Amino acid sequence: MVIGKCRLCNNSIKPFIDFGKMPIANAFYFKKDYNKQYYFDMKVASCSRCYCFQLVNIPDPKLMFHENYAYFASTSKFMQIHWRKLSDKIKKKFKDNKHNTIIEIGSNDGIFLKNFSNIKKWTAIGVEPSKNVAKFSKFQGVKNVIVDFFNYELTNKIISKFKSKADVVISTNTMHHIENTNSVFKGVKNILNMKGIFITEDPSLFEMIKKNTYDQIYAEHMYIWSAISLDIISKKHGLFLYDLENNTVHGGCTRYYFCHRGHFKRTKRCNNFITKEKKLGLDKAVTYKKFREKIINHSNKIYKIVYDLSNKGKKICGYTAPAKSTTLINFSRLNANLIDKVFDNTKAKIGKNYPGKNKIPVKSSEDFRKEKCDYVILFAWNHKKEILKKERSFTKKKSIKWIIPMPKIKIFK
Ligand code: DWN
Ligand code: SAH
Repeated sequence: MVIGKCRLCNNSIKPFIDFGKMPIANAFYFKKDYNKQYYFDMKVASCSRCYCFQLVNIPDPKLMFHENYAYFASTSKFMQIHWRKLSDKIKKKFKDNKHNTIIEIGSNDGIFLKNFSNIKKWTAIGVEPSKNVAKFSKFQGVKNVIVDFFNYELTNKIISKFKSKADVVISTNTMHHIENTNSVFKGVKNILNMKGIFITEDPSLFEMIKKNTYDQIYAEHMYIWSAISLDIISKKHGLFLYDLENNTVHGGCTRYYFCHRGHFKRTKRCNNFITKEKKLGLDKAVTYKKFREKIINHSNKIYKIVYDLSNKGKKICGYTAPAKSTTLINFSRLNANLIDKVFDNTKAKIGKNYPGKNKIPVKSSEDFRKEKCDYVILFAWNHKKEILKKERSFTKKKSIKWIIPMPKIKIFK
């Protein structure tokens, strides 16, 4: 049964899993707006021709990226260090040029571009449609922020306004948020200087399939990229994937490097990783059939653990309310009867409820130590190191146990 068309190559696709009706992952809401929530059928498919892993239906981007966007990247000190290190690497690579222009697609609150502000030889331009986070980046010294959705048409406006093309285009954790990937690559081809490089960094499909970290699948993440799928789409637009490197942020990301076709030769490690992706079967339907079973098993397991603890009268809370946990909570049928509340440090989430029918309230992390819970689920498990460094001495003293839900469910003091 064919259900849709691949957004990148128009091939017929059919979903390998249906998560059912899901809300927008970052659409935390005030109690009075419970019945106004938006739901969509979250079905996932992998295209048999261009290997693009994608949501079959997606909400209108204007419903997801707007003046109340709930994700401020700068909430994580570790991520600030991560992006500063990348900016140092880029500055070093282009240090001999008299002047450079860098454009960031999805500049959010300026966490990355702030490393280029007040440096004469760098012109930094952010493209960010979510107005509230875009405004915040001005406080971080990022002067040029275009509050808009990046696409091919916008690149011509940027070229005429700034009278220059880009030496670097960068997009971190954003390429999977943009439906029209063809327009992004066409735009980068148009705006990138001949010796320029396009860097993207996104959750890695390889890691997600290997570790079963399906919580990365949610409305904003309309794709989960692989080197094999990005190789195909970049080539269609005269760009070339010449290098990549893997890291552990956000549960496992890949940083991809593109240039104009013919400018660089492909590195060995890039070829090796593409071979590894094929060996894992990212280009085979059977891989996603097995992935579906692993997702269902995991979500039943986490439900049973939480249900049994709650049934024994244990008080369970959550720590961090990341977008990714919206899928985990709603698909695993976790709700306010099982999880008393979740603590988070993002003002845009505090005092609201989790998206969906679970009715779990979000409170300020500052109240975490006043609360006496028996177990605490770390939903932003990708920040485990940073968060345990902050909270573990307290939880040990109070015999509060941590539940780490992903990749493998772990419970410890
Ligand atoms: O792709 C995306 C990634 C880059 O960021 C976006 N679609 C949205 C967002 O996803 P996420 O919400 O899953 O991101 P994180 O970084 O895994 O989680 C951030 C959440 O954790 C925020 O709500 C803040 C919270 N947090 C906290 O309360 N205390 C985070 C840290 C580090 C803390 O100490
Ligand atoms: N780059 C940051 C933020 C990633 S969150 C980081 O790595 O943490 C994804 C960001 O992409 C959000 O700020 C969202 O508003 C932005 N975004 C969504 N669609 C976009 C588009 N078409 N063009 C540019 N940015 C977009």
